[in-house]
Amino acid sequence: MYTVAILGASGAVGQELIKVLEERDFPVGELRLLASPRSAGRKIPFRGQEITVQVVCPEAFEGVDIGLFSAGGSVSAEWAPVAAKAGAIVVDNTSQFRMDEDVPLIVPEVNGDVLHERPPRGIIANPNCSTIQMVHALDPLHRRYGLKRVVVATYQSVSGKGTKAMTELTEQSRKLLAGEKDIVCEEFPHQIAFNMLPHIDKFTDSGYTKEELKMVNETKKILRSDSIRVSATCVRVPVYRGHSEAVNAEFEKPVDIGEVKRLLSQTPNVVVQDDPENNVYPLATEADGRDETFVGRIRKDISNPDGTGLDMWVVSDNLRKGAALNAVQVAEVLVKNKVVTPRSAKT
Ligand code: NAP
Ligand code: 3JM
Repeated sequence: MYTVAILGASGAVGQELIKVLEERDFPVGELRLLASPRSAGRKIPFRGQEITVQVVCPEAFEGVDIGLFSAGGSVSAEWAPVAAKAGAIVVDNTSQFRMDEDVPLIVPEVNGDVLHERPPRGIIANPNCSTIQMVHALDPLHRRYGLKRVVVATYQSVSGKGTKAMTELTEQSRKLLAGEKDIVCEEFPHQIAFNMLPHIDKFTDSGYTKEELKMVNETKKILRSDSIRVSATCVRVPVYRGHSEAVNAEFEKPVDIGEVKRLLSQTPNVVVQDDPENNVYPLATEADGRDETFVGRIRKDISNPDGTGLDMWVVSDNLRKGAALNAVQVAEVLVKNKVVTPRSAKT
């Protein structure tokens, strides 16, 4: 059994990590829940017991086999090296290390095969939520047709920005429906209720946001091809859970829609929902709480005369496949491949 530490345990991703570990019966011997002094002392249930949240400190990583981190980039920058030095392997949910050459960036269904030994720095990165679901759907098509270019627009839920952002959507919606005027915007730069914001993470000099550039760079690294060109527009929408994406992809070879649907249906944890006549297509409301990546509205791009273009709609639960589930799947690969072995005899 493994000693597991969750850093950011009181957050939206942390809470989901606890749920996923329990649901998947991950071989946890001891679970340590870590956060800041703000939530230290809080008790969180795990497998019928209450675990008290502790303030992160160096001693908290003693004897830890696996660290699951989701407390923001600067917190990971400070504590991932500490945990790794103490002997743990860290699966980090932040963007802090993703593009570092000596840090594997993993979606298990796509490139989990590279995890056969302890990575040099003891750190593995979980990709951005929007990247994970997009590459999950694109990978089987890339393998068959050779991906050249992707243009994507995302419709990202507020839970991607944490628990406070979810409360902000509720509060704004409640006030607006009650005709109250004093709308408070703290988590987002503008009102998010009944609105859409083409702004996620910070703007860069290129005109793209950092969130958009994550999709550009992470896609190339995970699909192991620097020549794939990606352009993204990331939009925050007033949805609690589940990111949706309009993906336009261009390949080396012409695509066959029947074959595309077959390839996607055969991909582990991808579900094709594509029956427009019966109004069947992926929906964030239906993806909520589910593990799979849902793909629909699959069609040839009519603007592409040589038949090498494809459009599709990709939806997944950003807190599950987009974060906690993917991290636990990575941990499962580490266990299966004996990259991590329990240091404590505790069962
Ligand atoms: P959240 O709901 O705001 O939770 C933040 C968590 O981090 C809380 O547990 C908080 O503890 C903890 N924390 C904050 N500052 C800390 C510090 N200085 N020391 C120790 N713990 C600290 O945010 P979230 O949505 O769970 O996201 C957390 C992070 O995960 C994000 O910042 C992002 O980097 C990453 N993330 C990744 C993905 C992905 O796609 N891979 C998706 C979403 C988020 P307190 O309760 O004590 O404040
Ligand atoms: C998703 O460091 C921070 O403030 C966290 C910002 C953040 C990130 C990130 O860049 O790690 C919020 C939500 C992500 C992410 O997954 O990239």
